[in-house]
Amino acid sequence: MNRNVAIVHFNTPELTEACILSIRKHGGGDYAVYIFDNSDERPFIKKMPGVKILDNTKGQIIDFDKELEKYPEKDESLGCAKGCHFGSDKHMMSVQKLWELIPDGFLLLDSDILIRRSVDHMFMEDECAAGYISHCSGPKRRERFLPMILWINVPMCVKGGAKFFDPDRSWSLHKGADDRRNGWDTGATLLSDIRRLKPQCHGRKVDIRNLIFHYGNGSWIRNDLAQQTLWLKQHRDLWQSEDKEREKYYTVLTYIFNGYERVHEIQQKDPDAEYILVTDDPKLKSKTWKVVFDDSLKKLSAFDKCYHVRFHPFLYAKTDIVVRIDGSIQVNKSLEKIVNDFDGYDRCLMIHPRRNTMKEEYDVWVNTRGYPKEQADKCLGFMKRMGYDMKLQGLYQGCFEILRKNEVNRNINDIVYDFLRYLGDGKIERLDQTITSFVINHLFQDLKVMPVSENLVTNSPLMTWYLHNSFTPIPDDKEKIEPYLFNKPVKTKEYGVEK
Ligand SMILES: [Mn+2]
Repeated sequence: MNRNVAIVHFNTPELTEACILSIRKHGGGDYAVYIFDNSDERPFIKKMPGVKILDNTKGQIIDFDKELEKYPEKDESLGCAKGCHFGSDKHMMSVQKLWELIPDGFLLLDSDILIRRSVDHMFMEDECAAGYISHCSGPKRRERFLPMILWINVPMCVKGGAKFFDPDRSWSLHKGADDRRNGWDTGATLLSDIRRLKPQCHGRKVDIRNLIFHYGNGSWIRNDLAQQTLWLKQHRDLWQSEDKEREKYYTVLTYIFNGYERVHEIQQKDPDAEYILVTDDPKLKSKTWKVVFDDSLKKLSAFDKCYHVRFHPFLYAKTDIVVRIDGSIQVNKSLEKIVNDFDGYDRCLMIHPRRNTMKEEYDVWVNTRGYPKEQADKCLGFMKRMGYDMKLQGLYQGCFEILRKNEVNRNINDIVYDFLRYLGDGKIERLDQTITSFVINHLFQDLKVMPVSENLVTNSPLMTWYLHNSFTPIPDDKEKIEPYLFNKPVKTKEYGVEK
């Protein structure tokens, strides 16, 4: 059974983040977290491993304005329509929507709780729902589930006909009660359905008092940031990570060996990124890069060192995403946008702007860069013997890529690195972008590729590509050919023109 956790978020990023960190630290499992973000002022933008944001900040998933027309009978003076606390319109519709978006079921958490110990036992395969059950106060006492931490077994609920939100019934539970504000009592709907539908459904009462600390009313429209911050500080041990590095979302990785390039300092950093520069020069200093001096490479030539880093990026990066750039590329701005766009892809490749077959590329290297003709023939012969169609179009640049840490990328890198060693006769063959393109085209056509154009480094605000060992930018090439990926024309993602 999947261990899914869902949090409905509304303007309290500090609480939500701490909640996630606490479940990571004490929750007893590697849970997949979904954030349903209804914020109108303070969305949840922090990128965290294993956390998926369902962005409803602009009504992309549920348009609440329309829902207000549908269910006009609300006590808006109390902010029920605007806030997102339990019982509010936004909360109950969001949870019902989560039933569709996470059909395996999920552990619903309030954004304003901190997990104190393992909640793994809350994921109950044989229970329709499981959580704390309380009475409403006042004359219309009625038992209901509280949503602070509530297991919802969606397949079982759906099968048994149980609902979370039922506009015909849940509203009436409180309507007319003079001792409390009006609101949807979704927890009571769920519990009464479950009891009515027995024995098909079961709902288990769980004592949650030892599992969580609850701030209370965190997503209420009148939430108080100073108070929340104080509360979080008081419970710091529950959520603060001992290893700060783990909190980064992606790594920008570069390398300079044998003094081959100048250090291009980062002009603007993304706080969610770690910036690592690997070098063999113990004297190399940088104000902006975290310099990693790798002594283990000292037996390798300068080229071999480069390739060692290129094809083993996760030896250096602790994150699941790496943006790998050559030492000649300068980062000008946060790469947040491009990393966000990378969601759902395995690898981001830069399509070569001028050539798209292997033969053309080797010809240029032989004719203009002193690359040995025999070596070109050897590499091309190798590809042919492997059954490669030499007319196939698709050539990708080696100076930039984004990789997700997964099986397919590890396989690609291992195979390319082996081929480079084989073709280099003990050393490492130096023209690697052809071999990488060949391996990807020939063996990994299922790879989910996000294609970008060279504009990203020659004509966008994000990065600047400099001529070797200089501070002179490489001029933008206006005569780019049509981009191809896996022998098909492809549309590259573009990141704006440099002003
Ligand atoms: Mn709460």
